[in-house]
Amino acid sequence: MEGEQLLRQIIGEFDCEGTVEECIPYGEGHINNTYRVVCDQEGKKNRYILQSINGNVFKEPEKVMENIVNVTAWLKRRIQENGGDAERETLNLIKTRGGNSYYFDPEGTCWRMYYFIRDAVSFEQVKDVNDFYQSAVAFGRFQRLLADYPAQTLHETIPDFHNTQDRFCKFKEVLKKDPCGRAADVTEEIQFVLDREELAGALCRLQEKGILPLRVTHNDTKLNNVMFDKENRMPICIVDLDTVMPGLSVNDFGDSIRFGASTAAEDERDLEKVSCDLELYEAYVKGFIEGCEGALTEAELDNLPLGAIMMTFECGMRFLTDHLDGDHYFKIHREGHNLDRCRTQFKLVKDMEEKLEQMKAIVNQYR
Ligand code: ADP
Ligand code: GN1
Ligand code: MG
Repeated sequence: MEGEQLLRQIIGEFDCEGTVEECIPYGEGHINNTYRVVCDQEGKKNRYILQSINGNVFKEPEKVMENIVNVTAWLKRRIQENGGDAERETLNLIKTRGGNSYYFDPEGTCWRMYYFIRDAVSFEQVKDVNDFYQSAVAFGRFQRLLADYPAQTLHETIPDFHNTQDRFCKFKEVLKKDPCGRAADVTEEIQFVLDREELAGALCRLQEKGILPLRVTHNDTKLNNVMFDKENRMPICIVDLDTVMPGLSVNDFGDSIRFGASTAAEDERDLEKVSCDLELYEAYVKGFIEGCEGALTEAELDNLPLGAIMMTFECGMRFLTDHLDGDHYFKIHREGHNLDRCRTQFKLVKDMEEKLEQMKAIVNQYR
């Protein structure tokens, strides 16, 4: 079966209401395939999000789904206790007609369906500093809502996901093999990584020593994983829950800064345009500390700026690894896309390293 016919068959497996009218690719995620589905039910338009889970990235999609079923049920309870609207403030899965929360197609790809969060938008880049501040409050609050979640029951959906030291080792392995013969063209970027071996292990060491606590974190806190209300621009819901696992709060903070406090897109080719905007950084610091409602320890607060550098360095290193490896992990839309992405990240790392003292002073202003 091809394309649209296959999609219609898959949609038919789920308990959605009405006749399928539209199924179009949706969003800008680098990992999963996302579609917006519209079904017509006697004139009423029912909207859904259909996603295939990337089996190359998530080797055990059943475990991803078990986490999501449990985490969304937990969030739903918490939202209801707080008088919120659980239909809108967390993801809601649509079951299959057989009563499962996911469906494996004949090729072994795992599919899931969510209610579409209506009248909401996500942003690829910050347009208004207040949106960024609000996203920080939302990610901080998300962590608070999951603070007493039984972490031992969560599957590690991608082992060592933010183990930057391990990422460094994997980078060196791919570099050694150089399977596509691309290393010779990117010696500057390679050197940038090799010069930072010490940095790569910095947060891992603090975690091992027990200085930084393990918490239930989101682990992919990109701005486009927050849905905002179209009208009042308040954050409604955190999406992309595939990587909710035990992790470090400073990494959740850092990944948001990496993406949202940059003055340019993640794949901008003109590096002159790329820097870390300290006004945006400050707005996020303020919002995240508020959203965490006093739960961050002194050591966590001390290490927020390092989290920003680490997540940016790690992401750049992951893009470079994937470029050297032949682009098997992140979706690319042009030749050299991962290399372009890597370069923006390394430009940001350099800029943040220069601004580190200012970044620390900003945290001290709000702690
Ligand atoms: P990926 O893992 O590939 O990043 P996401 O789960 O983040 O995929 O989905 C991609 C985009 O689709 C998000 O950035 C968001 O804009 C949109 N999206 C995801 N889930 C929903 C939903 N339930 N309702 C409306 N939009 C959604
Ligand atoms: C991926 O799925 P998406 O686009 O939200 C990646 C993140 C990276 C990000 C870089 C599961 O996030 O870790 O930081 O791309 N997600 C996974 O933009 O690897
Ligand atoms: Mg996403």
